[in-house]
Amino acid sequence: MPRAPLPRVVVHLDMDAFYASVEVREDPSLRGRPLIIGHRGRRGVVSTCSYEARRFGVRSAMPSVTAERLCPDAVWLPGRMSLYVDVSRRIREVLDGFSPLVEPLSIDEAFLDLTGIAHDLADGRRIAAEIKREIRDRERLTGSAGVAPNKFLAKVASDLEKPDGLVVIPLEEVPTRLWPLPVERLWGVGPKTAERLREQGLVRIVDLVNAPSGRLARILGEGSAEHLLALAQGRDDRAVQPGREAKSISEERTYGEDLTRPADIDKALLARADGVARELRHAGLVARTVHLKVRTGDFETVTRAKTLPEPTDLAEVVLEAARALFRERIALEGRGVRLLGVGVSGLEAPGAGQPSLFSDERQEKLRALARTADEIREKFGKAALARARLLATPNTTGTDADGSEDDTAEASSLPSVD
Ligand code: TTP
Ligand code: MG
Repeated sequence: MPRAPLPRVVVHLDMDAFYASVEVREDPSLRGRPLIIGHRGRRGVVSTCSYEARRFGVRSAMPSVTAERLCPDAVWLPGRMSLYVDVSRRIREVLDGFSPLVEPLSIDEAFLDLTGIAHDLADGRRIAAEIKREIRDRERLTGSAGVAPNKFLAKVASDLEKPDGLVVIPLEEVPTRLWPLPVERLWGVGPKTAERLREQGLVRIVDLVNAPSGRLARILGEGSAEHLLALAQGRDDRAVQPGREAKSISEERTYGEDLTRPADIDKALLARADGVARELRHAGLVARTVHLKVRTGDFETVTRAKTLPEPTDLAEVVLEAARALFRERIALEGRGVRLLGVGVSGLEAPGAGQPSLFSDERQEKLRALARTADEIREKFGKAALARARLLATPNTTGTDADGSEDDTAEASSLPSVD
């Protein structure tokens, strides 16, 4: 008799207070104290904070001034992206030891498909506990795991008992575990949709489940209604996609004083382009599209994008595109630059696309140079290399390039999926 196929078992893992926990690990005197990662002051935002700081109401993405008011005694650290990226890679290696199907979602979370490896959800729970233990032993960090028959429920589960949580949601427990949660927990319900639903008295997931048929479709349209109702029933058949890495990488920074001098703006473009290109090389990816984000002193935010003739992982190419976007498609009209961001999307493995028409010797040379620079930085720290010399341009002098800027780039300098 053919055996029944093994049930689907998906794990979602999300590290606890990730940047803050890494900093506590590096400096144990911080343990137990409210710790905030971010830049203090009028224009800063909170990247994340320790659970001790969360007790005071501090949260990710909160303006720093609010956080300072809520928790005046907190310790503040600016954050060290390259360290977090390294830790993230090592955690990824642990996950790769448990399943060939690992889908990273951001710097500190990933899905694992354990179908065929775990016999059932209980076995999935055992394996998830082992994963957590191995990360704790190797990295001295905790994460929270969710185990479920699909991605959506696994992700909901991992969040239920943070920090250091481990929650299984079998389909039978959807009514008790999922239905009491607010509608925002459903994928696809952003603040706007949530507001529309709330106006109709639909606040919790259970309200959607109990709504008379047709009512949701009238509010949201038939497609969305169907999609949300499936999730609300705990149904989701999306596959864990191992090939899928971050869809975009970006870095942005808000400046204490608006940038007005062209040389300063160019220096900022250079720093962001370099950071993004470095992260691309770190991830072993090339990008097709370059994005520029500018917020002016009077709070107008514009984003512009440009597709490259061929994908790249070189700072020079990203910088050139960002400069062109800035020059040709941003009208400052006398205003200063308050925030500046450079990003890339259309990420792929090198050589995945069309064979290059443009690959010339210069590109190869630049790439070899960049690789050497990455290695030197990795070995000796970033101070060993003046970035400006690597990226010398008419607008940028070698002497004042600020090699320390990249590690203080802000919250959104994450490999992110959108
Ligand atoms: P999260 O997993 O959202 O947050 P967290 O790991 O700090 O805390 P939790 O225990 O609730 O999971 O994000 C992972 C990291 O990404 C976080 O440590 C810092 C960074 N991040 C930002 O820089 N800005 C943000 O707005 C968010 C949400 C995260
Ligand atoms: Mg996390």
